[in-house]
Amino acid sequence: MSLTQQLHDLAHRLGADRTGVCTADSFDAVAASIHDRVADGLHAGLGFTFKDPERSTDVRQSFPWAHRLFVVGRAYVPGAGSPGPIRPGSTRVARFATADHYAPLRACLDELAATIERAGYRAASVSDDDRLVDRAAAVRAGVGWWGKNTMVLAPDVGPWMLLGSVVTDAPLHVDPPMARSCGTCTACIPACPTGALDTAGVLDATRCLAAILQQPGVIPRRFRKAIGDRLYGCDDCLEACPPGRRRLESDGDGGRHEIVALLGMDDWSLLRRFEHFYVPKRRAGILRRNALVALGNVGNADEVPLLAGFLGHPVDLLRLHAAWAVGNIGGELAVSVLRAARSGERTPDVAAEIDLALIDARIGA
Ligand code: B12
Ligand code: SF4
Ligand code: SF4
Repeated sequence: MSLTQQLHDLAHRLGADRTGVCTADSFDAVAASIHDRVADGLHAGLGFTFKDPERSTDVRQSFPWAHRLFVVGRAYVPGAGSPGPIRPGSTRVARFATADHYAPLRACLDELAATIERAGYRAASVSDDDRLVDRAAAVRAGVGWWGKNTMVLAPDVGPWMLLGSVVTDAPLHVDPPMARSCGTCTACIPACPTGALDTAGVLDATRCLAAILQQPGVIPRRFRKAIGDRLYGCDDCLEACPPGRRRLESDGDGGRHEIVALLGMDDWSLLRRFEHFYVPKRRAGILRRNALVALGNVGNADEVPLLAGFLGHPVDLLRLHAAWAVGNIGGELAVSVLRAARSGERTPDVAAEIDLALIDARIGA
């Protein structure tokens, strides 16, 4: 059996749902798209592949001997757990992050790389890092097609797969791209709660909740209600996608956490609970900020005393989002705790947020 066939078989035995091989030539059209996104500000200041597009779209800059990419798509649904409808006081994590679903994919890639090395060639695993545009490799290798929500989709799995590649100098047999497309479907575009997919196939990361929940700093007011009960990630444009719907039907419960419990955790415990999340500089405050916004959306008057505690927190970012959360819950108690906080607030941005929250709270009262 050829080395190529051995790798396909091994990958499937190790849990891969889709595999394919392509050349390691540069992805010049993708480099141009990334430059366009950055020029238009649609990357929202994100790093990753936006930081050095030439490097990310030419794997030979990192591995000069690269000749082929063996690309793997591994489904994480069913198995990830579906958070189900909003439950008061609880927050949800997008399915790709309910556990470290990259771990089994990386283990599979490492095993494939070891097999290639045993056959006398060079090999290295790459997944979700800055050295390769994973989706472009998957499309070229026939693992799936590019959807209008920018995800790579495949029959049966839909968008519910994570991607990774083994870079190698082995002369593997190349696969053709998949002859499929979204056709006339446009379901993901109106499904996005913030209009981040207004142009099919172009994601405006400044409006994408998955990006907003990852980034540090103040969450713009206009996105806070749209965040709903989310803590991390967003699945709306994936849930809407017909090719992946059947997978969701057989998924169990998962991805839900009680917000009050999370807000009671110290930094170490919170970061430990979610150690597989991408959290810039491992700042627990980013997760707490998200939890406060979620509580403002799905909490009630019973949670106002807890939020009042955060109005006295030493970190401006948390006081500011707590003020919004209290205002969004509204009611008499909300008005009185916001008034008390306003009288002692010395930071102008937070004071301004409390003023706005008082207006919201009175409307809600
Ligand atoms: C930066 C990043 C993000 C950013 C920006 C995403 C984006 N769309 O650009 C943010 C934080 C928003 C994000 C969110 C998510 N991400 Co992300 N992310 C990445 C990362 C690190 C780089 C992506 C990138 O290079 N974007 C640059 C732009 C230019 O590329 P693009 O959007 O794919 O655009 C191309 C298409 O539009 C395309 N195109 C070309 N031909 C055609 C033809 C047609 C018909 C169409 C429609 C389009 C099209 O043109 C562009 C390139 O030329 C990759 C890992 C990696 N190293 O590749 C993971 C990755 C893309 N993310 C992944 C996942 C799982 C997610 C989330 C689902 C997580 C979640 N549930 O919250 C969401 C999905 C949001 C979405 N709809 O994309 C997976 C996607 C797997 C898959 N099956 O596609 C990846 C590949 C990680 C991995 N290794 O598995 N992510
Ligand atoms: S992940 Fe959510 S916010 Fe981002 S494009 Fe998809 S539906 Fe919109
Ligand atoms: S919802 Fe429809 S248009 Fe959007 S990615 Fe899925 S198949 Fe394509």
